[in-house]
Amino acid sequence: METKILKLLKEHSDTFLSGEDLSRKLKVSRTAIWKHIQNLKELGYEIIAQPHLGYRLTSIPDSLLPDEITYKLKAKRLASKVISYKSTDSTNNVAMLLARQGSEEGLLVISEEQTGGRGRLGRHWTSPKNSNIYMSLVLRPRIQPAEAGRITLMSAVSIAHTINRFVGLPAKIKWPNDIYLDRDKVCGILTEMSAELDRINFIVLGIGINVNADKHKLPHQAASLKMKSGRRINRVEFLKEVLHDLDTYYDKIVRGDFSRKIDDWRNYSLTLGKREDLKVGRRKIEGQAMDVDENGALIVRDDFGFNHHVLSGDVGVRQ
Ligand code: BT5
Repeated sequence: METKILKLLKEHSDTFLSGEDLSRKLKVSRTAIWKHIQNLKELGYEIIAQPHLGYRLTSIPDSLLPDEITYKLKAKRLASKVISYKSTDSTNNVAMLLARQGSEEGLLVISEEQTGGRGRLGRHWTSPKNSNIYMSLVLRPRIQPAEAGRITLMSAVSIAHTINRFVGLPAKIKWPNDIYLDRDKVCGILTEMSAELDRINFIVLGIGINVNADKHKLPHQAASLKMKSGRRINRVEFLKEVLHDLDTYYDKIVRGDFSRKIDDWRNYSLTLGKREDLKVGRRKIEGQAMDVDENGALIVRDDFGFNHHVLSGDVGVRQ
């Protein structure tokens, strides 16, 4: 009901909407309307109530609320359902659990804070509250498990693209999952998968973006978009752009069209053409990063001229 009231208030935000009108349109009592308005106020919406005139929405909270994220969101598959938390251990943990229980494709889990945010290989993701984006999407693509690297790659491109276009900053991708502005990391991606030999059950795509956090809340060599741009970013609008872009490219991947995304990746890549030290498990590969292949694997040419296709690993930062 709150969603419906909000929609009407937004459509009439330049005027007052009477309790009577709302109750007639939504077929509930005026007392019920009043109660829902109180709930919205508790979420941080500023709504003026004037006797004889009614209600008017004057300000929307800077919170990642499902109603705000989905309002006029342009996405076919993603964010079909949104679950938001004020705090949770890790949105990837929640999404993995729900995916195992059969949640539908597109489910978005988002939180204002993470108490146990995870990076890859058991590393920690610093997740201060009410300023950044911590989100996980449940995906069920009909692609081969070996092709899952495409998902990480397209996500990195989508986020880099949105930072360039929406914030106006030259974000770059360090293969496979980091977004950098200059020498500072602003975003990390954690792709986790449940699969059989030839079939993906589900993928949880976890994304952490430092949007408005201040320097002292972040680790060394990390920055937020606010720190780099000098202005506060509207998180909901930014997130909607990311979701729209992700959705467009995810749709292409599902339909088997991945090649254009590789071109975009080349444009944003910090890794390409550089000499890299790659750690793949215990193995170390040294060489020149030549390209990525159709599975999202990095092609590294070693000093003997052999090409290695590396699906995951850590690239040493040599900028
Ligand atoms: C990543 O791992 O970069 C993946 C991070 C994914 C986080 C999202 S948030 C939503 C979802 N739920 C989760 O629990 N996780 C995902 P990796 O490449 O392993 O990088 C981890 C390293 O990045 C750490 O060891 C730190 O050096 C650095 N780091 C930690 N927190 C950071 C932050 N907020 N900003 C920039 N760098 C950070």
